[in-house]
Amino acid sequence: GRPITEPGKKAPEKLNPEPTPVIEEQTADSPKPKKEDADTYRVKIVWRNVMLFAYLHLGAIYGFYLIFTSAKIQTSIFGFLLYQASAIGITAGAHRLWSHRAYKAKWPLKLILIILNSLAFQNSVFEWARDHRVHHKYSETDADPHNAKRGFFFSHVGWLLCRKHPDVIQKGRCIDLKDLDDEPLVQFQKRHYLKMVLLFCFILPTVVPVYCWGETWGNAWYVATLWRYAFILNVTWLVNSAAHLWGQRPYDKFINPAENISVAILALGEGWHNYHHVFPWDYKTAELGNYRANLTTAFIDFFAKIGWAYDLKTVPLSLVHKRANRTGTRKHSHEGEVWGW
Ligand code: ST9
Ligand code: ZN
Ligand code: ZN
Repeated sequence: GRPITEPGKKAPEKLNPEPTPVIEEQTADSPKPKKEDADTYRVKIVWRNVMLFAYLHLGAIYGFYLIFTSAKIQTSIFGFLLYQASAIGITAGAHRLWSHRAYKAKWPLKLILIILNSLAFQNSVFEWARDHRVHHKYSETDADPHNAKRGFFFSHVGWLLCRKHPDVIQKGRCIDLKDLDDEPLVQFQKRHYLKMVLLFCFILPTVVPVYCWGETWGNAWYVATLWRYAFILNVTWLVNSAAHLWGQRPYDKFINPAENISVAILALGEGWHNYHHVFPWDYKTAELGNYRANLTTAFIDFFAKIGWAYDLKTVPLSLVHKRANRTGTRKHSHEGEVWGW
């Protein structure tokens, strides 16, 4: 594989607007801190998770087979729409709004997002944002929950199958989460998480096909619930695995996150990952202002039009080009130049 950072070159300073107190910054090539915990760290597999994810994926494969054999077309369309809706709960909700504060939202939009987020079942917004802020601040070190240096499998799903590295918890303690403590809806979801997930991710998606268009319980469960849930999970995980490995690096060639169009399409705009790690506060998570493989931006823009989303943060093109010229893989001299992919 390619090296994480070029030997001898220090990773350039990351632009990080999050309100995180500065503590010892650890770059990929700085020496490992000597800590008792970290030194005695051994991977501890959590077998409960291994079994649950094995059941989920076997069920999803069976659901995929049912799509072509016995499921009603409405059930498959319903499953697809739930995938897109739950993706929005992650991209526009947990990611751009609550992890990065890239825009502000009025409560009706927050309510929609918290419901869609519960449909996605990727841990509560609080836990998701905590891990994600740690991921940005300590990218590809032991403190990164899904450290891509540990390989495709670990960054994809392996990190959810074992106990966290002690550095994740230790460094994570210094991440500022006060804004999330102050949000009633985020706190409500955290308190009632299991019930919300049962209702929105499992019960409703199974009951609706049965009662609304006479689907069988089996088809509803395996297609609209297990297949749909496994699919959205894997799409999300691809941002951590594939988009940290493969693609172009026009903004910063010294970091692993890359511009990956396949992931961008599947993940509603979250595959432009080189840009996102360089400018994490941009609500578009991409340079290009149009909706190229970025349904989430269209979603936020729509709600900005009706006033439910506001204070959308973005990055001036001149700054993007300045940074790309300094650390990226291509030279850019004039504004409006369109990248070559
Ligand atoms: C799932 C999540 O799938 C997927 C997230 C993907 C993230 C993607 C991000 C990048 C993409 C960005 C673009 C978005 C793309 C979207 C595309 C959409 C189409 N800081 O965790 P515990 C402390 S979930 C500070 O249990 P263990 C804390 O005190 C799937 N402190 O650690 C905590 O206690 P509490 C469904 C931290 O025991 C305590 O440690 N869910 C931090 O090592 C224990 O925490 C599952 O399958 C931190 N970062 O267990 C569940 N972390 O919470 C999976 C921890 O009370 N999770 N602490 O405050 C687990 O079972 C466990 O977390 C574990 C680790 C076994 C993995
Ligand atoms: Zn990343
Ligand atoms: Zn992010």
